[in-house]
Amino acid sequence: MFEITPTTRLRRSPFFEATVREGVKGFLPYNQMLMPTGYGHPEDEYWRLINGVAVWDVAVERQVEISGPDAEKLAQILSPRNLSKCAENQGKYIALCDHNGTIINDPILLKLAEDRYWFSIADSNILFWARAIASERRLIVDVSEPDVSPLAVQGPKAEAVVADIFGDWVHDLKYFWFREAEIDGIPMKVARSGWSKQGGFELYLMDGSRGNELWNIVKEAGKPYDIGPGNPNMCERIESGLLSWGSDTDDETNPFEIGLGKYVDLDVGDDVIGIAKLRKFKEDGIKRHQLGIILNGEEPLASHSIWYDIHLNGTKVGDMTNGVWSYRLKRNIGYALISSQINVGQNVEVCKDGQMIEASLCNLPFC
Ligand code: THG
Repeated sequence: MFEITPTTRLRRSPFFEATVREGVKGFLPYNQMLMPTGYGHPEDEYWRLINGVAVWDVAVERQVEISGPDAEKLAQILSPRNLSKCAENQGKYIALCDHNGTIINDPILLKLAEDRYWFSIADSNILFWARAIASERRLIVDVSEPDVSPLAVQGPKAEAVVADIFGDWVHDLKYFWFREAEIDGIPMKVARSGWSKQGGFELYLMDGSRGNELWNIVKEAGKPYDIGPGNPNMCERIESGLLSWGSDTDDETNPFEIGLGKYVDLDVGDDVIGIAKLRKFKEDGIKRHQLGIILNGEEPLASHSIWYDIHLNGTKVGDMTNGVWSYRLKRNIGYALISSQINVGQNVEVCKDGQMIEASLCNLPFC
């Protein structure tokens, strides 16, 4: 068993008790909260996501709410993706950059109203960032954290489970769009989204005192579909080419290097943070790019999120940022953040724990 000192420095999710009941085996710190990392059966948890349905506590994707007369303006200043066509009840994946054009978070933006937005953030403090920018630009907004905790239902059978709970309208929900809903008086927003490519939904619980109840409702509705507990899945997300900010990025990574250039609109206003640098990056071309990397050998290696050097002819040319044993490909795969002079099809070496492992580069996604 584990012991976690009760502290405001490492907040528990409203689903914490439920995950303990389900037999959670470990946690990671993320946004100063505890994120479950597994339930003891990694391969079963993976195949359940690929073939069935799983429920994940992702309350660590904390919300930063921006509201008030200048909310729309601030949201756009923070995001180099053009938001002018974002409708109410629509979400968008965005790359937040600093003044150097470095990516500092990759949230899902939810537009609740013309004057109210949530940034559903990855692991960095955007509350302080948004407040600082709002003050410096003299904007009239309120930046706060609402009582909101996402619970993900992921996998090919997720839609059936969520429709059984909420009704047929769920089938018509478009990707990243959401709708207000209630079940047994528990307030939430239901979005078609989630950090996997297997399809699914996120239930944004809007009353932290009712996490247990919501978990049980999902568990009960999922029984006919053999639902089980899971968590953001390293293997599936690498196979699918999804980014983990802070894990696949460093303090100098820009969106173009990691395949997020499609979410940067260079014609947004000059007041958007980092836009001058982003235009320059586009003009000059990037020095590094992100590719898939496949290690030679058919023995599963431990997954890692620490970086290993990639060599070509004895010289370091990049980093392997994450690696995992792929259950579908039966190979050790991962991401390379590597010199853009080196490309798909080339063979390189990964320096892993003092050992040189031959590897090849490929396009993403893997699956
Ligand atoms: N759920 C919620 N908030 C989050 C995450 C989440 N915030 C942080 C982090 N995860 C955001 N990261 C991603 C990364 C990729 C995707 C979703 C969240 C994603 N990308 C698709 C792709 O890249 O193919 C689709 C992008 C698109 O079509 O615009 O889904 O998990 N609440």
